[in-house]
Amino acid sequence: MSETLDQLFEGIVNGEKEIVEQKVNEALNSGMDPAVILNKGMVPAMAEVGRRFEEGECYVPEMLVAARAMQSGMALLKPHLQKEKLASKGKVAIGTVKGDLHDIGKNLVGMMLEGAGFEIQDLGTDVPPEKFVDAARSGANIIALSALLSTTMIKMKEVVDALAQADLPHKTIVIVGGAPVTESFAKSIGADGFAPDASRAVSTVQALLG
Ligand code: B1M
Repeated sequence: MSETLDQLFEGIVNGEKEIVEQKVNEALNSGMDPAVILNKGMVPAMAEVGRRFEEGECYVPEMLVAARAMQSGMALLKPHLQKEKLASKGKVAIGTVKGDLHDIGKNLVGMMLEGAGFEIQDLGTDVPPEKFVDAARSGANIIALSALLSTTMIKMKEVVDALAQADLPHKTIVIVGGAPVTESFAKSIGADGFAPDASRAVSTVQALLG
């Protein structure tokens, strides 16, 4: 890993927003691929924060400042991950399910899908099933559900069931993901697709749309 990426990693882990912004800009100005900055410097830093939390080496406030530093770096990367304006390939309503406040993974998935030409309606976090149904009624043909907690991933089934019962005027695809979610879980709740990360969320949605 380059020195800049090392410092970026440390900046996120320590929740130092200014350092993170400075290092993202430094990496971009040096011509580094934005996907490399994200996947080698930034995403592993959040995994390290998770490891420290699990080991009792840090607590919720530290996770929160690390998340804020990560989000400020992501905001700088966003325009570089979405270069040209493409014709809309479909409308995605994305959200983190009810009871769950984690939004970094969801935001990354939204950014990648937007970069691939999809229209994004971001419903935010802690989203009840009815809101996903409303979004589908208003024209979203792809519903993207994120969950980071083993206690909230079960809420995905409520969304799948609510959509099935809603008698929608068009076909709606449901894709699910997030750290505790697996392919077999996705199948068991009747979701159309699963992706383990943001770039595979794009290829999965594209494959599902044929
Ligand atoms: Co939370 N937290 N957290 N947390 N947090 C985890 C998830 C945890 C694994 C930490 C740990 O113990 N190691 C653990 C969950 C354990 C479990 O249930 N299995 C945990 C816990 C326990 C909690 C609280 C309960 C802590 C407490 O209060 N005692 C609490 C719950 C609050 C709530 O939601 N109701 C809590 C709170 C928080 C903060 C608010 C402080 C903060 C979130 C801030 C925010 O998001 N704005 C936070 C953070 C930062 C984390 C960790 C450290 C990092 C999450 C993250 O952003 N990762 C996390 C540990 C970890 O992940 N290792 C942890 C980076 C991100 C890029 O990855 O979101 O996995 P991820 O997204 C990936 C893939 O999963 C996938 O693509 C992305 C990568 O490309 N993906 C999809 C995600 N969504 C997808 C959707 C798709 C497809 C792919 O299709 C639609």
